[in-house]
Amino acid sequence: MKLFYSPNACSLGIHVVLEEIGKPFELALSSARDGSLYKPEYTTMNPKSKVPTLIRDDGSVLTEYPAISMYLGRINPQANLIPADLEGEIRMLEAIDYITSTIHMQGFTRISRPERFGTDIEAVKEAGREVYRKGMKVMDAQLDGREWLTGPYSLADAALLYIENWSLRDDKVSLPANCAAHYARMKQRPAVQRAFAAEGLPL
Ligand SMILES: N[C@@H](CCC(=O)N[C@@H](CS)C(=O)NCC(=O)O)C(=O)O
Repeated sequence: MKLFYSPNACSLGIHVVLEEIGKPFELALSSARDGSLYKPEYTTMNPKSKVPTLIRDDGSVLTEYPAISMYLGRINPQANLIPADLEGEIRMLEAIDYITSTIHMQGFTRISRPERFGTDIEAVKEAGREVYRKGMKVMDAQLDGREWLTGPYSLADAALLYIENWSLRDDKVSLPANCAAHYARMKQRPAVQRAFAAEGLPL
């Protein structure tokens, strides 16, 4: 198994999932910053030019946080990263979809790559911040009185972690209280500490 990642990107969530599972895996750095995501060596493998990309043991390529994390969780039931009951599983999927498709793609991408959404860069960024703030408010309400996002610790918590970590990248967004507590709790997990250390991120 090989994970193509970029430090502090959404691939951090998959990196944490792999660390939670605890089986050996390889890491391959491929970042947007140095342009390697757009070079043929990468695009022949993943034409989306995105991380995360997972190369499975049979050599096949898997992309997208929801698909990669479900695959890893399903083939490693001993890691208990997917709730066993239907209600638990669909609540987890509901949270992952909101984090990856709304908070990340519609929100934070506007902050990190405003030029892709329009020419008024500040207006685009502010629109992204509104989505991010609203999204984190929804996550905060869901965390109220709970340790983990949808009940037991799951793939959804690793997704929430990467989006929480991004609050440090823009000084005009911050984490509401329950998200801040969840973020602190995540950083106490040995798997998260190992992933942060490997990516060179401050804890
Ligand atoms: N929907 C994808 C999003 C992947 C994504 O947007 N990754 C970003 C890093 S966080 C990326 O590779 N961006 C490079 C680019 O868009 O050029 C997922 O959930 O895995």
